[in-house]
Amino acid sequence: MSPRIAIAETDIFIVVDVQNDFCPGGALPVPGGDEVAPLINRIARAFPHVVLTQDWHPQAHASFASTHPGRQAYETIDMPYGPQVLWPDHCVQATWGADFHKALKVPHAELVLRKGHHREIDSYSAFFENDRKTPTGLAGYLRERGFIRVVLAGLALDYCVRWTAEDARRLGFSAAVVEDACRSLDLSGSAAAARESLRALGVDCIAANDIL
Ligand code: VGL
Ligand code: ZN
Repeated sequence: MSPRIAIAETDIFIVVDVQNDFCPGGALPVPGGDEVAPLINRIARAFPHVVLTQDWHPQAHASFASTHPGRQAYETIDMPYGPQVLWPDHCVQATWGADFHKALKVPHAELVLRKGHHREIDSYSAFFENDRKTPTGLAGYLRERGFIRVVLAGLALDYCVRWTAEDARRLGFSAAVVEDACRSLDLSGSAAAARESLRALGVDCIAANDIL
């Protein structure tokens, strides 16, 4: 059977945060996170253009529970920009945890977009930080290069993949998430909430088979 969705020159594949700390053995493991790499490698080979995103925090980042005395990981606190889940220390710049998982092999990726490098603001989305105002520059990059549709996969579906896909739609791109090439953290129903919200914003949820 031929694929349901044809890939065009104006499509770009965005691989979200396939890093050691989001895989089993890492500091903020997404269940099954390491399983997505082989499928992502295959999907990436079908795309002429690929971007990798990399969560890239300084030490004592505001999203780390350890930065807030008396707070525990996975609690939510109020930050000046709104509610923020506190995470275990993860993806600290230039550490093993921040490296891409060794099974991820996308040599033709054209851009590595690092996010979360401002100490005071987290950044789930690859387009805007969690204040929803500070741009990363990715929208300008994609527009200047003439991309129309973004296809996303990676970790975690219910955080960084979701927020990136939703911002892509708000910015006027078409967006699709390859669900079987993602895994979720699923904290208190966040996976179901993500699916609902993605649909409401017009993000297509597809399977790798639709492309390959
Ligand atoms: C992520 C929590 C904290 C993600 C990043 O990549 O989904 N989640 N930082
Ligand atoms: Zn992070």
